[in-house]
Amino acid sequence: MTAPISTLLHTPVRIGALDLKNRIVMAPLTRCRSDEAAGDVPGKAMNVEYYRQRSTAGLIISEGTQVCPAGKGYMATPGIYSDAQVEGWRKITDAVHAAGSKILAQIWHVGRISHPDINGGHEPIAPSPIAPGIAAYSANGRVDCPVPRALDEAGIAAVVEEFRRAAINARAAGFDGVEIHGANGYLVDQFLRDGANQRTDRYGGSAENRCRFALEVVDACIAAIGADRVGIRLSPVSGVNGIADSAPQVVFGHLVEELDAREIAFIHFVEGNTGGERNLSGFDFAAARRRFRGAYIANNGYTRESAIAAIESHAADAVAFGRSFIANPDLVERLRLGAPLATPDPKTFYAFGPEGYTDYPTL
Ligand code: 8OZ
Repeated sequence: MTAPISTLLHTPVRIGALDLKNRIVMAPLTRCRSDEAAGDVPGKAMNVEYYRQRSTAGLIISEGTQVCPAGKGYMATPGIYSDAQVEGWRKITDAVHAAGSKILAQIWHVGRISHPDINGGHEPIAPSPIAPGIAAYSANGRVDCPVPRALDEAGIAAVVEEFRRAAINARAAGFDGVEIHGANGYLVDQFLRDGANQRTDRYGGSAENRCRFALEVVDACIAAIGADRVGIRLSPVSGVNGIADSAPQVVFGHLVEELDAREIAFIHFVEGNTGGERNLSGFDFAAARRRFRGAYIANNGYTRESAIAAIESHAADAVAFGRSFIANPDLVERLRLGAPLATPDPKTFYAFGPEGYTDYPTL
């Protein structure tokens, strides 16, 4: 253990409308522990306890939260479209606020990364009828994600409206704002990247056209709750969930300029392959940092040392930690002390019960 030193990681920062007590962000983490039988409702006692335990973070970003039933791709993930879900989330946001932290809802539509056996019988939707070539996990085991139905313009408008409702519901549930899930091969990312979007209308082709859906979602959220409470997560070079693009710099470079013009609160960048190696080639993250006037939240494989370096060099305003927060509810204190970090057990990442969820000890 190194001696505790005060670093910029533990200093306050303002991101949009939010005053954060430190620059340590809990990344969105799918944990599959909502009440599925009740209608994908969060707010069980263990859900409240899980988030409360981690409220020393300056900012918590919730697990991916579907904006509608068809937007669900994994078992027991929560939604934010029903009254019961809003009430459930309220228990969690109250606990987090009582502990002095802030919390955003990560609002999510999985698009083609789903199956009717998981999402209540809906045909998965996407920009183009291209299967992702991956399996989803249903109650009956692995199922291949089918060829999705391509959205028509009315269908696109309906999904944008679902995101708008989700942002309104997020505020009603006590969230401080939203993070639009634009990363990791889900619906927004499917529109952005040409491996999944081969449309010939105004939502496909040029970078401008492929950014249109993402920006319509952003604009709908801004109209609903204000730009200073809206952020987006992007993973320009990640290949998870069967996603790919022939020229990420072109499409994501354009998107960053458009997001800057809208003055949203932050962009949360997954640097490299999500949950994997930090190979940044294909997109100039430092240039995006310079081009975007809102906050830059950095993510993917950060250690105490690299996080401190990112803040001190102004490469980022805050750093999001995912897996480390699973096994270290007191991650903020451990990072302050330079204490060793516990290792999370992947077997309980999506295991439905309290084991591997609320039972990781503090120092
Ligand atoms: C891991 C397992 C299930 C979902 C993502 C929402 O990749 C996820 C996710 C990650 O963004």
